[in-house]
Amino acid sequence: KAPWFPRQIKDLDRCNILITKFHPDMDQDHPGYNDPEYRRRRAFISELAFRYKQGDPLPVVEYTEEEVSTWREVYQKLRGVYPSLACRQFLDGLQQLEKECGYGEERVPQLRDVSAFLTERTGFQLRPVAGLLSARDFLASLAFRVFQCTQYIRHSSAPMHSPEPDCCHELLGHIPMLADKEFAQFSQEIGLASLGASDEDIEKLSTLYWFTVEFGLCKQNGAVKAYGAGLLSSYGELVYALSNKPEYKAFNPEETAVQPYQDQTYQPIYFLSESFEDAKVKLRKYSKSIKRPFAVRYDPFTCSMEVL
Ligand code: H2B
Ligand code: FE
Repeated sequence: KAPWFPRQIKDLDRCNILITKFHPDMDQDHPGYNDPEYRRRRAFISELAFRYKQGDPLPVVEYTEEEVSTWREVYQKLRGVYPSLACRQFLDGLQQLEKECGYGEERVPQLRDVSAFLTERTGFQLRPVAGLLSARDFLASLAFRVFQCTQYIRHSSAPMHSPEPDCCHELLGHIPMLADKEFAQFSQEIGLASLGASDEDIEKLSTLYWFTVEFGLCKQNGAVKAYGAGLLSSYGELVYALSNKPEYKAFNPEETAVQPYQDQTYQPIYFLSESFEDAKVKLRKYSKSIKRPFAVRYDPFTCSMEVL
């Protein structure tokens, strides 16, 4: 029997299994572990996500001066290297966000504004989440063109890298790519392929997601560029990934899906595709090859899944 999966967008309220590794309350190595004020703040912002129900207006967070200054540091540092290290699709998206959605170093963009912007571009909407979500729940929401977004910010002592997602990761790493129509389409396809899939297939899809959407590299005009959100939101890892230190392997879904990875620190291996389009085509083909005893189709009028 296939595992339970959401049939209606409302069912995403039940897709809320959090993974507690890297959490400041649990992980002694977290830079916020010994900072009670940071942990209280995290608890407050988590609470907004726990209370959220599909269809509610997205919570607005008034960021403190310290938080804004962390954002500013991250933004300035990354913005300076994007033109030479980020792929074209990312740069296009970011430019639109800067022009039309208030992106800049002065303030942390609000999920509410960003969600409205994305919905207009690609039909994606945001939903607040309290932390790292299980792969199954995270992927399931993509099937509905819903992107689960953390709203807290990384600790001020470590602005250049965070092993857990934070608003810098979502807003800078993921959102510019989700403003691209083609990227939005294939993100949804990965999500659709995950619905009711076996644990084994979820593991493979999530590994593929890791090496592409999170840490993918592609060639553009003869140069290697980053399109993965984990890279584009971490100055430290972005510069490292595009140096001559790590190993590159050619992207090929069958092989990539079973490559072990670690999430504590920088990746020792990255997958490089011949072009952004090449990665997209191969990922789509792979997602469609996952076997299930039924098929699903998303009905955008009712925001529900048809199971065939
Ligand atoms: N949860 C959150 N909050 N953000 C992510 O980017 C994320 C996640 N990515 N859970 C998922 C897991 C990804 O690494 C894959 C699907 O496992
Ligand atoms: Fe991510």
